[in-house]
Amino acid sequence: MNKNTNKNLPILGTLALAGLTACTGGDKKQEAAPEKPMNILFIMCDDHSYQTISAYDQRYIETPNIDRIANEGVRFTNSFVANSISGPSRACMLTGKHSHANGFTNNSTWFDGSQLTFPKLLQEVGYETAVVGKWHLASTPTGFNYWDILIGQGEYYDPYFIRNGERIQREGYATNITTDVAINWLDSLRNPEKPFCLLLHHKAPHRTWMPDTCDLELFSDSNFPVPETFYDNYEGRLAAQQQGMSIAKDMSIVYDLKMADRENELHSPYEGWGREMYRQRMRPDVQAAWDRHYDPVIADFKARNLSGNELAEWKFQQYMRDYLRVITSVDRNIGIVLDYLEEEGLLDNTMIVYTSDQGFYMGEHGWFDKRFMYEESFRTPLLVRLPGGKKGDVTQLVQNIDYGPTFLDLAGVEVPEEMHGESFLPLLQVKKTKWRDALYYHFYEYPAEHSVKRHYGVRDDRYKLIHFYDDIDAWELYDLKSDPNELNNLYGQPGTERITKRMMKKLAALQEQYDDPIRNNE
Ligand code: SGN
Ligand code: CA
Repeated sequence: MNKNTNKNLPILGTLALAGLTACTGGDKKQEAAPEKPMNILFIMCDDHSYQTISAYDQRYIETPNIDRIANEGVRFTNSFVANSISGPSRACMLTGKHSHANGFTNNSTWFDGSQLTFPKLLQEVGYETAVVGKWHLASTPTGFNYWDILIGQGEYYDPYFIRNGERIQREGYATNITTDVAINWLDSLRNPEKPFCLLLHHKAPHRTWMPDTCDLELFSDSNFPVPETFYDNYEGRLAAQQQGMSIAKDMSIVYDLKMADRENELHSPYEGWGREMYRQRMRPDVQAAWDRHYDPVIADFKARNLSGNELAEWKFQQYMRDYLRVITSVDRNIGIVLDYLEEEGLLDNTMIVYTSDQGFYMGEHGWFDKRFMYEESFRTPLLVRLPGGKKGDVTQLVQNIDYGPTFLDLAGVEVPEEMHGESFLPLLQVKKTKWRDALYYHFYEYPAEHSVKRHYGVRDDRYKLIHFYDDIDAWELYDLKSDPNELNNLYGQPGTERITKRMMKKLAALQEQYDDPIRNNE
């Protein structure tokens, strides 16, 4: 590693941020030399639930390295996405716009890379930009000096990357490799004279939650608390009754939980390629480690011969174990990146963001996956370490369309009028600012895997109104204060007329403001 790469970079004082420095006026000769803008490290994991980050929730796992970002910065307690699915979420982040305006409404779309994105605007003011890891936008990245991306969802073992147009395979585990590629770019490929913006986007912990071999034995003896809504019957919620993301019904024993036995006796409705799926891409040493771990688990599972709720809870436990093993590797790798920044003296002039492309169900409502505007998937973790910025919690309603505007604001670039998002930089400083009181959401991917109906909705700090449409016409209203688990749909119930009217008005106002062509015309 070239330890000298960044040694000549000026280390900024705590408040010496471009766009933040106060105008002091006075004699020009006495003004300080122009400061170098703050670097940006934008870390995002795929499908990382806030429930499995100990800065948010201590029930399941310790994530000391991810928590460090929160401890040395801020934890957003009301952070949400605009469309809870990978490609669309990424498009919202890059453009600062809701899906209908950036054109990438569902995962089978193609991102129009000719449109305005925040990396392009950062390049214009002298930033060197890079994206490493999951991209998932189908088209070739634009606005990046360096791109080294996984193909589609990417593979956990020996993944293929496309590096600036060249397809290459790298040996090893995706999370470790993605970290190495990112550090290599920081260390020896970028221009150290320029500020950088690096998008470090891990594929982990996306389905099918395949752990690194060194983490396979973790959590084997753990039993996790089953969420209180695990046995939800979806009463009063039509779209929830029709989804296909239930752990009991839709999670595959063979494909998701890796219970493909040598004897080929275990089967489940969706098997992928069964046992071969895991083996065909694994090197012999990895295959052997997997067999050492999973063979006894498979034997034990067969011997138990479970059914009904016992089977559902066994699946939940097994899902949690693999998912948390994958998170252990993510957290370890975040630690490696933070250590690197510290060793290189970059911690004091780099804004570090940790987030996910959406939330994820860890058994709540009996589910895995995401998509719904219900809290577990609408919310997403957001931790930000800004040198000189405030510490503690930020409670305002922020959304992933705000990231681009925030980075631009940090770099001293005026946020284009056409972006829907707003810079939350003032919320990271001890500054008073006017802030929005409600968020807009729109999910389009139906018909599709997991069968979540199309819907849009509005959420303020207490209420949520959702309209499921297309081949269904169902409204839902929740009081998140009295019903945080969203079990009691209040829509149409006597006594809720006033609040329904108020939320309808907010919904209409946001659909008007963002100019969504699909809207409620009631
Ligand atoms: C894949 C998964 C789905 C998941 C989507 C979207 N199936 O299709 O379970 O909902 O990705 O995820 S899999 O069998 O291929 O794993 S997203 O985060 O990329 O949007
Ligand atoms: Ca995702």
